[in-house]
Amino acid sequence: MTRVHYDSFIDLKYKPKETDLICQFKITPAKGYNFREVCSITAGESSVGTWTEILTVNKKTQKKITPHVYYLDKKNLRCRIAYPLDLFELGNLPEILSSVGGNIYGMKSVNGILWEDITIPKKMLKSFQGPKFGIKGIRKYLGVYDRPLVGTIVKPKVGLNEKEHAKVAYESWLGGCDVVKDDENLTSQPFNNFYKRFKATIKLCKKAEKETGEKKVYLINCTAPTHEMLKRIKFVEDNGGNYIMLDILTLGWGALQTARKATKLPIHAHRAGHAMFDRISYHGMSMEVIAQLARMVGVDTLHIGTAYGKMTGGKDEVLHIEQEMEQDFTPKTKENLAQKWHGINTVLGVASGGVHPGIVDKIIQFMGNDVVIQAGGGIHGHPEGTIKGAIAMRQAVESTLQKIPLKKYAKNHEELDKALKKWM
Ligand code: RUB
Ligand code: CA
Repeated sequence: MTRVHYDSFIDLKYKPKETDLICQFKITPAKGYNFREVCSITAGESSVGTWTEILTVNKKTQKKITPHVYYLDKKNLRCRIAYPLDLFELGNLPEILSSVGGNIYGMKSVNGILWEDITIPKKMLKSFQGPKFGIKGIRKYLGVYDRPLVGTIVKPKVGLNEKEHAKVAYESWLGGCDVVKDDENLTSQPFNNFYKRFKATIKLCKKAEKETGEKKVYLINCTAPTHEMLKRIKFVEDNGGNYIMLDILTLGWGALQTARKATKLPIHAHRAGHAMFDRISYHGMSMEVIAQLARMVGVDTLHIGTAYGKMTGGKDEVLHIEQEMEQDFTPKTKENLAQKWHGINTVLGVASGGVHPGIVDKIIQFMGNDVVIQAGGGIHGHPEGTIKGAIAMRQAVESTLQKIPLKKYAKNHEELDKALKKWM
């Protein structure tokens, strides 16, 4: 019988092919259903199946694109499904997500589905562009090779006019930030117009570069409906901009693909909204999967969490995501799938959310040198203002790299000292 009806997708003898897309799910059955059954239903509903036998099947094609549930771990409610490549349209991430994650989350037979991990096959990876710059390229772009990058978010998130915004950015660069970015919810509001903000801020970016002798970048938030996003990106490129920022999840994957095709500038990916997908332990889509998709499409810097800041996300999770972003190969473990990246560029992780100089040592110790350490409140909340706040952040980085405890280094670095006194 051709497998269409829900009950027939389990095949524990199946050995996944190199060309299969593999997804790992945590699936909690609803009352009246058993684990094995709902794993099969999930494979069916995310591919060729439906709730009843049907008469309209092309058996030859059907056989080619039918997925296999090849691994079941009932204790941990974990299953792994191998989807044949021909099930998907290459280079079309919205379609891939409508397939794998389309209907399954809403089925009555499950109480929850968490899409934990993914192995993307080479052919699918190569049908997307991947990051244009990657870690090496971003370091070269900024001329910073031997330390983490230091960044800030202009604060308050929203509420400054264009000139005030540009001034806060300028002071951040003067104090030592490499990177200044908009916040996720600033685009083009009545109090702060995108085009005016860009002109005012990029002018002071160039001024700060001259005055400090360091390369500085401005990550302007181009998140908007696709036609307007493209207009804004072009404006940034035509007027001397050096980086764009996108809220990749609220924007949508199709628009992100469009942006990646359209721009020659590095793309900063803010993950605003990710917790709508990844916060609950038994339902949604993990940050790991989001990060892998973002790397495949091609972002250059991505918020991946800090473990120590104001946002949720534990150390193990952040470290594993960082590994997926920075390496060419991630090995298989009990909890995670393997991934070969086949030379696709890396992504630089951004540690952000509640960061201040007092936790910089911990962040570098666990995330290493290849990270953007980004603080909003932790810079603009410095008792003596933004410039001193940025100086304190750079001092915290220096002290960590020199392996001197922050408090000791602060004894003869007054900006750091004042920051530590406020936040420690
Ligand atoms: C940071 C901030 C950013 C967060 C988002 O401000 O608001 O939007 O980094 O979180 P502050 P995440 O430094 O004042 O906390 O990086 O976890 O996506
Ligand atoms: Ca993974």
